[in-house]
Amino acid sequence: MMTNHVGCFTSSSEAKQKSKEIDKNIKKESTSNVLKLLLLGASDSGKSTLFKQMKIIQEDNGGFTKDELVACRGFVYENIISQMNVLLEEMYCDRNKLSTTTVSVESGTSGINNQPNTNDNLNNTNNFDYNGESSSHDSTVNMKLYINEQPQQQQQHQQPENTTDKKEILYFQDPSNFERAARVMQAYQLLLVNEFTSTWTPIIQDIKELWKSKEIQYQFNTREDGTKYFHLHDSTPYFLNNIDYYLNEDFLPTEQDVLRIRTKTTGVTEADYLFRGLRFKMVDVGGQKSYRRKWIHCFDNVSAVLFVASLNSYDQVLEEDGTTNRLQDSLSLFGETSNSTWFTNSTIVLFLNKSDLFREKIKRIPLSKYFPGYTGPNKAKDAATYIFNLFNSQFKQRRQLYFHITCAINTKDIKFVFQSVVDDLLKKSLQIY
Ligand SMILES: Nc1nc2c(ncn2[C@@H]2O[C@H](COP(=O)(O)OP(=O)(O)OP(=O)(O)O)[C@@H](O)[C@H]2O)c(=O)[nH]1
Ligand SMILES: [Mg+2]
Repeated sequence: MMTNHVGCFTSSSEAKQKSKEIDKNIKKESTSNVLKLLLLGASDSGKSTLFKQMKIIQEDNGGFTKDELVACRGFVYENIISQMNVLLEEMYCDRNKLSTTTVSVESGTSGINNQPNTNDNLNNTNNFDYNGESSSHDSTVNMKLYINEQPQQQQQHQQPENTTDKKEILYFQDPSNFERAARVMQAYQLLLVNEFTSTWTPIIQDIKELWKSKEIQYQFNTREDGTKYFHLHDSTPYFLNNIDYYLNEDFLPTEQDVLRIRTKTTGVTEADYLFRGLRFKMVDVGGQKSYRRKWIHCFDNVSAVLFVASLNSYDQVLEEDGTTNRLQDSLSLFGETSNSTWFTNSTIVLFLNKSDLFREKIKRIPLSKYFPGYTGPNKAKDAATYIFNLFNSQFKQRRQLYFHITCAINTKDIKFVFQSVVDDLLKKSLQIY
């Protein structure tokens, strides 16, 4: 069975022995210098999560202060609301596909004007104090009306015969859920424009009820069935399954909450850490295509490139273009960066991340479906080895490629992995001395 940190292919025991004595000298040298670790990799691969882990495991006041934790509350709420919104939108998309006469969420008007009880529906959904702003967001209003469309009204449209069962699951059986859905979608629209000023508890209560519904569970469980593409944050089930904890808006986010939050990095973030008696500067960058242009500004004096790739992404496409396979993109990105002359003297460490999700996914979705070259069993260890070999074949340098299989949300494992990375850096210094 695959562990969370399989470690390097290279044997380390020999170098470990001879390094002990000389380590002291190196440490003396190194404490005067700062070792720069640069996190690179595609978006959503886990770079910022590793960056946060370094903050937790560092030896200089490691962890988050209470103020820092409290500051994360809003992100937790934003994640929960935005992800329920994704599930709801997908539900309406599915409905559109079923209906030969579709009602567009964007244009909305033709369907909306046909609704006999439009104003009632609107009023029903306005239990919240939205500072009277809701009417200024047309798309929100349209969505609300669309949500309140009842199955009976849809039956006027011509339906494909074999879709009855599916249609059932695309409309909430509990009528209160239509209203909850409308409130969630409106809250999301307000969050987008920084105008959500209500208290969090009622909307989180709505989401709690929606998450329990079989209609939303259906959307969640069919998200990877190959007939549609929509990307939910990997932490969505974590937050939604623990939703009771967030009902009280004075809740204190845990370290695990902080690690699970998803926010896209858009700039360059740096922090200095003390770890194993050595000073490190860790640099985190945004992995989306449009942010990769900024990377070159961080390429100077890099001791180690920590290239992060998500094992779990083999069946996913880039958010940026909706078509490129994420793992394929990660492989070419690794080829471009790891062979760059900027890093001739840097150690290259590959983190094959999200091993926890990969281990589960590989049982359900064969790697061969997306990478036909793979003919092995649907087992995590074999499939991960194949993926490692794909990365290794991109690496054209005549030196060692270090790699670790990681689960970035697991602090204990990441501490172990970082210790091993530092060992490798020290060993490399030994060879230079
Ligand atoms: N289950 C699980 N979730 C992970 C793992 N690593 C990261 N995540 C989650 O995946 C999401 C994306 O991680 P980030 O660290 O934000 O990704 P990133 O590479 O910094 O993405 P960009 O900033 O867009 O470049 C977060 O919600 C993390 O909590 C992992 O190993 N397992
Ligand atoms: Mg990031």
